[in-house]
This record gives sequence, C-alpha cells and structure tokens, in this order.
Amino acid sequence: MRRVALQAFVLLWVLSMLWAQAQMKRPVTFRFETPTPAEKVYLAGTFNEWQPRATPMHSTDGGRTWSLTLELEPGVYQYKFVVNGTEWHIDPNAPVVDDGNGNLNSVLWVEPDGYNRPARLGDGIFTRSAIDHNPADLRDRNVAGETLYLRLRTRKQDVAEVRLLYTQNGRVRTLSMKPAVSDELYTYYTATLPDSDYAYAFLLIDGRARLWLDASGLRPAPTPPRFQHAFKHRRGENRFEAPEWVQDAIFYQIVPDRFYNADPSNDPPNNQPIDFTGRREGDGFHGGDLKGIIEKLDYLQELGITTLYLTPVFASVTHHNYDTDDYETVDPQLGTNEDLETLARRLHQNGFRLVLDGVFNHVGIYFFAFQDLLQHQERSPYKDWFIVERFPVKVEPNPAYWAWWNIPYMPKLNHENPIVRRYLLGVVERWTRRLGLDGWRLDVANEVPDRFWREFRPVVKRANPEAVIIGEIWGDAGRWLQGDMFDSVMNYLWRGAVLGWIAHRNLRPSQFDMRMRDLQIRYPRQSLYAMYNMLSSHDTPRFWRECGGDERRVRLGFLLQMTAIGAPAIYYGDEIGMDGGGIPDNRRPMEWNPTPQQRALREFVRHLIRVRQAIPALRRGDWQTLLIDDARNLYAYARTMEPKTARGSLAIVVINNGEQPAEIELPVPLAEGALSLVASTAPENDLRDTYPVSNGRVALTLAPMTGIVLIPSYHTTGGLKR
Ligand SMILES: [Ca+2]
Ligand SMILES: [Ca+2]
Ligand SMILES: [Ca+2]
Repeated sequence: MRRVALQAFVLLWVLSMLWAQAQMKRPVTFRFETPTPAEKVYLAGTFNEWQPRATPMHSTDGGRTWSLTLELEPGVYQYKFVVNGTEWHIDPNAPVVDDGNGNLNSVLWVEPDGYNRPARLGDGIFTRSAIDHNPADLRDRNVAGETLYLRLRTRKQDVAEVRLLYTQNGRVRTLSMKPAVSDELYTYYTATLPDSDYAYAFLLIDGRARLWLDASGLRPAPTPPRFQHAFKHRRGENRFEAPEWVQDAIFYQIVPDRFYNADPSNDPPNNQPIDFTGRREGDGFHGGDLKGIIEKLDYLQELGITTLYLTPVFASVTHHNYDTDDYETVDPQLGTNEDLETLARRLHQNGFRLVLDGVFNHVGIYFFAFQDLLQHQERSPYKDWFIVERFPVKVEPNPAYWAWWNIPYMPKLNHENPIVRRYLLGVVERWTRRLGLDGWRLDVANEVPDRFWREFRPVVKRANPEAVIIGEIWGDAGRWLQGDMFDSVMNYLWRGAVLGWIAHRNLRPSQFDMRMRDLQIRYPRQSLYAMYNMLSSHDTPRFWRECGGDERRVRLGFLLQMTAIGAPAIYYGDEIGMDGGGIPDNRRPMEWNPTPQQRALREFVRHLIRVRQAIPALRRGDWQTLLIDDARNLYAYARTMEPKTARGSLAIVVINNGEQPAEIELPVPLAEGALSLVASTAPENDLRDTYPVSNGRVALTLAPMTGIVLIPSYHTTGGLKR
C-alpha cells in the first residue's frame, strides 16, 4: 500500500512539474532612455518584488539607452525604472495604472499564446494555453473543513460550459462548474464536493467541440469518459490549517509610541538628533509605551477587540522601530523585556491575543553585525550577513550595500547566508515561546526570499501551533498562501476595492462585486477567512482622510469591513475617525478626548463588532450577491451558512451608496417570514425594526449613502437591536 501511495505521489509530482512547464514564459524586452547618461539603471516591479537593485539593465552607448529582456509568464505586471538605484521613473512608452494606493506604475500585459485571435463563446475553438488546473496548487485543489474545493481556469469569453466528471464508488458523476469570476485574462470555474476519494477530470464544451482535461493534459473528449489518467484526490490531501481562531478575531493595530504614555520616565528626548548622522525623528517621539497599552486594555475590551498587533517593539533609535538594532531587547522608549512579558501575560489573562511585527528583511545601523562590518570592513566575519557591492562600507546616500528602498539606515540582510537565517529563526523561536506569542505580522514579506519563510513557518508552529503568520503583501498573495509560508496577509486588495467603491467613488457596484468574488478564488478558503482586513494601516492615509472626512462613507467602510470575509483589523484611532494623510501624518498620537461625534462613531463600530460576533455567518459564512444596481449605486449581499435553521446562519447587507433615496425590492435567501434590522449606518433615519418577506423578496427604502444589516426575525436575540 505504502509503495503504491509513494508511486502515485511521485507520478503526481512529475505531472505537476510538467504542468508548471506548460505555463510558457515569453521574452519581454524593456527599454529606457535617460536624459543624461546614467551610471546604472535597474528594473524593478512586481516580477522582482520591487527590489531596487536586483535586476540591472544594460547599456551599449555609454549610459543613455538601457535595455533588458526578461522571460515572463503570462500575467499583468507593474514596473518602474530605477536610475542609479535611487530615482524611480515610469516607462514613457507604456500605459500607467494606479496601484490602488496612490502610486502610478507602468503596466505590462504578457498575454498567453493564442490571445492574438479574439475569443468567442460557441465558436468551437479553445485557447488551449489558458486552460489550467494544477492539482498541487491550493488555489486549484483545496480541502477546508469537510469540503473539497476545485478550480479550473480558461480564457475569458471562450468556453461555453465546463463540467467536472468524477468517479465515486465506481460510478461516474457529473457536476456543472460555475464561472466564479473573470479577470483581465481568464475565467475561473469552481465546484465543491464533500472531501472524499475521487478520480476526476474536466470536460470543456464550446460549440460542437469537446475537450477533455486530465493529468495527462488536454485532448479531444473520449466517449465514454475515461479515467485512467484522471486527477486523483484522496480524502484529506492538500489540507492546510490556518489557525481557526483568526476567523473570529477583531484585530487592533497599535504604533506603541503613539498610543498612550503611561511612563514619562522612559520618554526619549524630542529635540536632538537621534545619532551621529545628525538625522532627527521626522515627527518626533510621543512617549507611548507598553505600560500605556496595559493601562488601556479596558478600553480595547469594551470596544470588542480580541487581538492586538503591535508595530515593532525591539530596540531601535527611531520611533517606529522598523530598523531593528537589537532583536533581543525591547526598545527602552517602550519599556523593558519584563514589560513585554507582563503585557503578554495580561493580554492572555484577559482573553486577548498578541501579534508582533517581524522585521526580518533589514536591520538598523546599530545592529551588532552591521557595526562590526562598519568597523572591520572586508575583514568583518559578518560581511556575508549583508549584500555588499563594494568597499568601503559607509552609512551614506546610495550606499555600497543593499538597503530597504536604498535607505542607508536600513541595511538589508543576506538571507542566502544560512547563519543569518539560523540567527533570525532563533530570535523568532525564543520570543514566540517566551511570550506565548499568538502570531507574527511580517514586514515587507515579499522582499524576503521564500526559502526563509519556508523555514520560518515550522519554527513558529512548533513553538505555538496556534500562532498565525500574516505577511505584508500588497498585491496578489496566492504564492505565499500555499500552506508552506503564511496563513494570512494584510489584505490590501480588499482595502483597494473598498476605497474604490466607498471612499474614492470611482468603482461601480458591479466592479466592487467582481473584486469581492475575485478574492474568493484567489486564495485558499482557510486563508481567505483568516485575512487581515484593514481600512487603514501605519503605511496608508487614514480611512477618514481617504473618505474626504465624509462620515457617511467612513461608516459604510466599517459596515463592509465588519460583514466581510476575513478578520476586521482596526488601525488605532480609526474607530473615532482620526484624521491623517501619508506617513508620518497617519501616525498621530491617539486622541483620548474624543468629541461627541467621535464617540458616536466609536459606538457604531462597537455595535458592528457585537453584530459580527453574534452572527456566525458573518465570520464563517459563504458570500452570496443579492443585488447589483450600477445606475442607482446599490449593492446587497448575504452571508449564509448551513444549517439554515440555526441562529446566526444568515445575514443580509444592503447598501445605498448613491446620492438619492432608493426604494429597493430585494431578493433574499428566505421564502417567507420577516427580517429584523440589527445595524444601520444612519441610526437617526426612520427605519423599521422588521421587514416582511414574501415570495423570497423584501421591500425597503434606504436613505442616500447608508447601509443596513438584516437577519431573519426568528434568529434575533435581545440585545442585538441597533
Ligand atoms: Ca471559444
Ligand atoms: Ca513613555
Ligand atoms: Ca525606538
């Protein structure tokens, strides 16, 4: 038995490798002309994680014209040229896109083979290069709970019908696959089955043509169906567990220097340079500390927070501490190692969890190994801890070593060096055990090699199997959510969609809906439900600012956040609508004397948290779009789970994001009965407490730019009333 299993595994592995090769790379040549000759020009983009010095270009005319050819898989890429490692330029000969966070980048589409011919439904022609199902990829084959999730990709607008054929107990069964979502290049079809043993294949139908996809590839469909080369699924395969508790978490992100100052004795001096280089803290120190967080635990508990995420707490000369000088020691401005242990203990005693910021891409210039390098140069035993291009090494602009964004105060570590990896993993293991840490948020995780994260995961999980690993990834994070690196990521894609529809008002409901459904096929379900969904972070303008200070929009953002798939994460002060633009303005000290208006917003957020916690469907349910009305800017969705009779198994969210009152007749997943209002962004409005449902429809009127949450009346308990 064992041997058969091994052979099957090897066969599967070989097939999946062949599959990976079938994703044909294509040569793409980049060209850039500099106005004056440059010493060096680099290419940086989503294909190299925006590393400013990783991809040098070549010049044959003394530094004016630069070019480089890369082999790229089909997809959409963003990029820029980096002149002399410091000046970032877009490509004047390419279209630009907003990356969703206010940056303009050049964009490149690499189309798969055959895309030069238009796609048509029903013409009997398939664009074969687009058709893909990789059984080794969790996005294509994933077991979560007792359910097997399958995904197949085709070209957009190309295939009329996709069927999943599978064998069970010797019988062949057929399931029609649903087109879940389409992106620029592809349509994704999905199907679910109870997790069990199957042989399966896909039948694609277009016009009179029928194509068969199994583990041996694509070929004309055999009649009757033949399964000797079928994909195989064994019960429990491809199972990866993200910690269950994250689905129920309400995160709160704190920049400790900016939260609460409980101990003035450890405040750093504010009016002198922070070191010999003469640099000053841009916006100063504000004296917040770990004791301050302990003092405010009641506040956080009252709000409904369950999990704290602290930006870095280890010693560094800056207020933000993203340039670690000593991983073993808590920053003296924040307290002592004992204070951190006390904080962790107090959090755990009060039912909170604690996630720390892991900054392992780069260090600060006072980090012992970097100090040794500065002192001993080529003779330093630590010179291979960094990526040094030339000697002498000095702290200077455009330094001789790789640094994060070329900022000389943040020398990048060399993760190819096994000693560096072992050192960092030791730090991780000790703090995880010592604090009973509930997780790590990983700074600029895309810039650290995957290899390090693959070693990181088992170290963390051994120290605490329940710890969550959250990567800072701004784009599509599917690569990191394959079970071998992260459980979750900071969900900037989700935030971008909310900004687009609610804050900036440049997306329509249909586009917002597409983005929501896109996220659902982009990540394995375990990760999707453990996403870190934030409206703001220490790296973005405050949501309040993004909404132009329009509280109606801010409230709609919170409504979406608290009813979304994935864990809500509140950036400190957002709950009272604190304002702030880009860094460092978005890190103003916490406002502890809120105005009545701010307190009312906080009360609304607190209520939404209670609603989320009281209705399991909001945390664990499926997503069902109920209404898309672009003309009136209306959108409604349901969160549903089985069994339907259970309390909290259904919640309906209706949003009128338009400027006019809207009379809505909404189809709902409930035949008869009544719906009760449990939350509204505009409580002063004259809304009814219950709405009758007849023939699966409910009629309601919503004021402009308001949203509500409804649940079946027979599910209601006291205390949830808005
Ligand atoms: Ca076709
Ligand atoms: Ca202090
Ligand atoms: Ca500091």
